[in-house]
This record gives sequence, structure tokens and C-alpha cells, in this order.
Amino acid sequence: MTTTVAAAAARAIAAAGIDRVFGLPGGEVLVLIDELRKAGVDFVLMRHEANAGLAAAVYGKLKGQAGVALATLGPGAANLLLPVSNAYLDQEPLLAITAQIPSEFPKAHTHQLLPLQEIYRPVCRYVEAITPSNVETVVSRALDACRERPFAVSYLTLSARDAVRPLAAPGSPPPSIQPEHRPAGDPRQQAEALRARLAAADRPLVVVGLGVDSSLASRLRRWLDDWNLPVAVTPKVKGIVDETASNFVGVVSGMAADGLMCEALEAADLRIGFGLDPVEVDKTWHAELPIHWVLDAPNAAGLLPPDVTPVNHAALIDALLESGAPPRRWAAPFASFQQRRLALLEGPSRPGVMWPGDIIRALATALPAETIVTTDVGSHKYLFGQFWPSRVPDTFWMSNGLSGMAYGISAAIGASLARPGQPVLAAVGDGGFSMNAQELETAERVGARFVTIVLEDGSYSLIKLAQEGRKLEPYRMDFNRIDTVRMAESCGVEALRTSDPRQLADAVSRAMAKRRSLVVGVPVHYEDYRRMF
Ligand SMILES: Cc1ncc(C[n+]2csc(CCOP(=O)(O)OP(=O)(O)O)c2C)c(N)n1
Repeated sequence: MTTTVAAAAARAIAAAGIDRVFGLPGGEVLVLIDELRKAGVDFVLMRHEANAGLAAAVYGKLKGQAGVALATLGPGAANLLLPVSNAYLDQEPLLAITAQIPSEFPKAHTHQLLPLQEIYRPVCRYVEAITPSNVETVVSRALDACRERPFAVSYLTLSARDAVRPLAAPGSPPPSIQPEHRPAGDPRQQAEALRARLAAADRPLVVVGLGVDSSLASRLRRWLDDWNLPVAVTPKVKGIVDETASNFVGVVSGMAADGLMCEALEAADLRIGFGLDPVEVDKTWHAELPIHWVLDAPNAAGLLPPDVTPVNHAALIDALLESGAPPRRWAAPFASFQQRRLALLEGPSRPGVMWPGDIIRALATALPAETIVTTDVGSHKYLFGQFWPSRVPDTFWMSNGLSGMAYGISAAIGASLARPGQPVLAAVGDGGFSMNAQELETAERVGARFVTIVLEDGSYSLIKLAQEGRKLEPYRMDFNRIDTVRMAESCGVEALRTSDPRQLADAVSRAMAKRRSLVVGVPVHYEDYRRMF
């Protein structure tokens, strides 16, 4: 039997070890979905392409592969642009595949025709059409391109006509694309230079960012702990160090307590940007304060600060550990910042709502350290980003480079499918929840089990606080409440509402123990967030 282009593409995806593709179909991708099925690749049917792409990227990264998302042409491809943009800025390996109008169609055929490759190209490392003559190489090249650090997005189109054509003799192979790398310097020399700078510093602060691979966590922790170095992280690498350890200073990059974190950064007399990527930073301190950059690849958009020689992170940490005793002892130079940070979790309780700090404390007590936490974007993201005590690598997921709402539930689906034995918690606002709560039905159907906490304040609270901060008239930031509990129940998920921290902790523990999904509506007052920002 002749092999079709769709069959060859599906086999290439399966041969790369990919067992799930996330998407939403159109008639133009039916043949590819069928070939994926035959090749043993499950199609995770979702209710919006954006959610499919977000789930795919988390799934892929947790499995150590590229995530793969599939959508139809035109509207499906337009919807898929959001997670592609997210993976581009948050540096997650993602292969996006969509249909496209066959190139041989008459020029006058403009129905659903968008210049997809041109639209996707600025945010993708690799963009190609799958054709009968390149399918044998183009899929694996696209997968390789997005898995090269810094991770990126590849985008392939396949027309419904090409999908059913037999393979043709290979033409000239599509180019393989590698990101440009400046050669790394000598790790021993770089370690010596860093030692010398640390020896001269009274208040050094290591800021670990998105550019550090989580596989380095144990070596990184050994260096930081052996030398008792104060450390801060950005949200995308929460868990790479133990945030309950005594040398942990806090989370920098626009979360709660950001003013305090900016003060700490200014108080440091040596800032070591270890894999720090300014894509996560919503202020300009990364360009204004001197930073000793320790980067092993360019940052988002291919940027590397001028005059910075890349390092190999693993080799540098090894060289530091082998370089002997710490160059100096530091006696908790950020202790007052650490105390002030934790004090922000304390606050008054109001009747009928839960103080945000109590939500964190109740959940942190109820859930084991290996719990994977995902968030949406809003005030609750600032809360969890700063105060959720991450202890294990790869257990915290938020959209931060792009900072797009409605990430949490999709990310939880991807995480739960990738790590079925691990507890997963999605913390979302009621605004974001109403953008994609329907994916709770997807989760139930595909066996993704997780607990969702919906912080209910009847508003886009982060933007409402910004409106107040700018002394603008209160205008159009509140919405009528949708009943979270009934919405969850209509998707087949148990749900309850509580403003009692103990009841929250008990309900979450019970659901996790039974491996059942649960949605908990937690009323909060938007003004309480202001005390923590
Ligand atoms: C897709 C998208 N649209 C708009 C925004 C701007 N935005 C950031 S936070 C926010 C409010 C989110 O409200 P909600 O989900 O209820 O969370 P809360 O701030 O109340 O915790 C908005 C509108 C965004 N980041 N992403």
C-alpha cells in the first residue's frame, strides 16, 4: 500500500516518542488525525485551540519532548497563535501544525485563507509546509529545531490535498535550523572570576531565571547551599531551589511584594543573573542595575546582553563546586527582607471572604511538596507566584513571558496527563475561569485529575487595582457572578464554595487522596490583594 504524506508525518511524530497530540479538528485535518491514531498517537480533543496549545506545551516539557498541537486552517490557526506566542516568550518546545488551503487552489479562492506562514514566522524558529517531497525530513527537523535551547516553536502546515498524496522523490531537504550561539567560555576561568566577585561582595544575590534547565536543580542547590548564598528566582523556575530554605530571599519579576523585591535587588552589591531572562520582568531594573550575567544561551527573541560570553551552566557549577571552600561567609544579609516578605502573608480576615494569605497557608499545609501548581494571570498569580512555597523542580507553571489569562486549567490538563501520579492544583481568578472553564469537561473525559481553586471577587481585580492606582473613575471592571459551583458541576466535576481555610484544606486533601477532580470557589475581596503588592 502506498504511504501517504499524512501517514508519513504521523509516523515521524510517533517515532519521536510523542504519544499525544492536543487539538481541535476541522475537516482539513481529519486524515492526519486518523493517521496519528493508526500510528498510536492519541488525539486529545479540546474545546479551544488556545487551550490545546497551552496544554500541549506543558505536557511536552514535562515529558522532556516537544508538545504537539494540531488545528485546522483559518480560524483554528488564528486561535492557535496565542499558545504559540506563549511558548515563544516562555521558551517552551512546541510544534504547531495546522492545515492550509492547497497552493494549487485558484488565487480567487480566499475563503478561510490567511497568510499563515507569514503570520507565524516572527514567533517561530522553524516554519515550513509539509509536502510529498519533504515529509520524510521536515517533521523531524521541526521537532529538533524547537527542542534546541533556548526552546522555541516550530510551525508546519499541511494541506488536505497533500495529506492524501503519496510520497514523492525527495527534493532538496528543508533546512535544519539551529539558534545562533556565541561559543561558551572556559568554565574554570569563569568560576574564578565569579569567586573573585563574590569574595568582594557583602550582599550578593543570585537571581535564577528561565534560562536554567531544571535538570541542574540538584547541582545548583548544592552550590548555593554549600556557599550559603542568598538566592531569588523568577516565577518560571519556581521549585528549582527550595523556597522554604533559609537562603531563599523571594520571587522577583512583578509578583506580590514586588516593591520589596526591587528594594532587595537594589540593596544587593552583586547581582548574579543565573539564566535570568528579562522576558519575565515587567520593570526595567534588569537594564538599570549592574548584573553579572551567567547565561548559556540567548534570551527570548535571541537577545544576549552585549559583551557577555555564554557559559555552560553545568560546567560552571561543577567548576565552582570544585574550586574549594566558599570565598567568604555571609550571615543572612537579606534577613530583614525575608521577614518583611513573610509578614505580608499575615492579614485581617473579613466576614464571608478568605484572606489571600490564608489560602496559601491552607493549601501548602494540605498538599505535598511534589504538587504541581498552575495559575492564570491576575492578582491571584501575583499571590501564588510570590508565596506558594515551591520545593520541587518543574512543579510551578504560569504564563509569564506572555502573561496570558486562562492558562491555569489548560496547563493543569497537560501536567496531569504527563504526570498521572502527581497531585495537580490550578489556582485561577473568576475572570480567567470564565474564559475556559469548559475544559473541565475535557479534563474529565481524558482522565486528567486535578483540583481547581477559583478566587472569586467578581472583577478583573488586577486591572481594577491598576485603575484605582491611576486615580481613574471606577469603570467596567466588575462582572456579574457566574456560579462557579454549578459551572463545574455541569462539566461533571464536583464542586463547593467555602471561605473557611480549614474546610478548604480538608476538601482539597480528600479530593487528592481519592484522585478525584474538585473545583472550590473561594470568595476573596479584591482590596486585600493591595496589602500584598
Ligand atoms: C488574554 C488576556 N487578556 C487580558 C489580559 C489583561 N489582564 C491581566 S490580569 C486581568 C484580570 C484577570 O482577572 P481574573 O482572572 O478574575 O483574576 P484576578 O485579577 O481577579 O485575580 C486582565 C484582564 C491578559 N493578561 N490576558
